[in-house]
Amino acid sequence: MKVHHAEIVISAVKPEQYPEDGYPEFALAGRSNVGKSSFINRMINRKSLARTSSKPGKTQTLNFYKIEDQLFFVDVPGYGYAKVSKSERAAWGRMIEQYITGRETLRAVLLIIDLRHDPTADDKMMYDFLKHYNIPCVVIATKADKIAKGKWERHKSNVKKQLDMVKGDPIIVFSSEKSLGVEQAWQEIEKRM
Ligand SMILES: Nc1nc2c(ncn2[C@@H]2O[C@H](COP(=O)(O)OP(=O)(O)O)[C@@H](O)[C@H]2O)c(=O)[nH]1
Ligand SMILES: [Mg+2]
Repeated sequence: MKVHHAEIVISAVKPEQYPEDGYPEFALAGRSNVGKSSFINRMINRKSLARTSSKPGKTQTLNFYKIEDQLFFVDVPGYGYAKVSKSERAAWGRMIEQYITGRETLRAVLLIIDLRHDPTADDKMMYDFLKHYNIPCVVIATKADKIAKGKWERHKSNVKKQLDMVKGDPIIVFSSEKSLGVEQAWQEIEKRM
């Protein structure tokens, strides 16, 4: 998809604030600082519509980005940020669970993981959670620019194995920095719209 128009519609903290346009939604999940906001910016070819930060744990709202009057990207607060208090973590869990399990317009979760590393325990938990609720999942293995191309396949297989990925769930090698995997990611999204 060639994106000409994208805007943030709302930073929501509760379901009453979610948009009611009814467009298909694609949520970005992943640990904080993995590259969720960068993924959105790259997909829509904008430098900084989605706020990126070198300081992890910033986004505590569900940010809805309306793309071309056709779909929403929903930037979800990242998990696994150590400095978040227990009660904040619990509130985060409730918000995400409620959104993911209850949102009718959610078409798929794009689970962003770091291609360089083993998936974390939280990554595995998120993947299992999505499987449990039958939520379609596309794994985006980002920051591919940080390792040599010759290692991509090996790292990709490792991620698949560690997450114990279901056959048929796609995994896409991606880089926001170098604009890799953008076409493939759009294909997977458009298929599910
Ligand atoms: N080299 C490289 N850096 C990336 C990539 N994606 C994100 N980053 C960097 O990782 C940091 C966190 O990115 P951000 O999108 O804010 O992560 P978020 O917390 O998951 O939304 C920033 O410093 C980004 O510039 C990528 O594909 N390649
Ligand atoms: Mg972010």
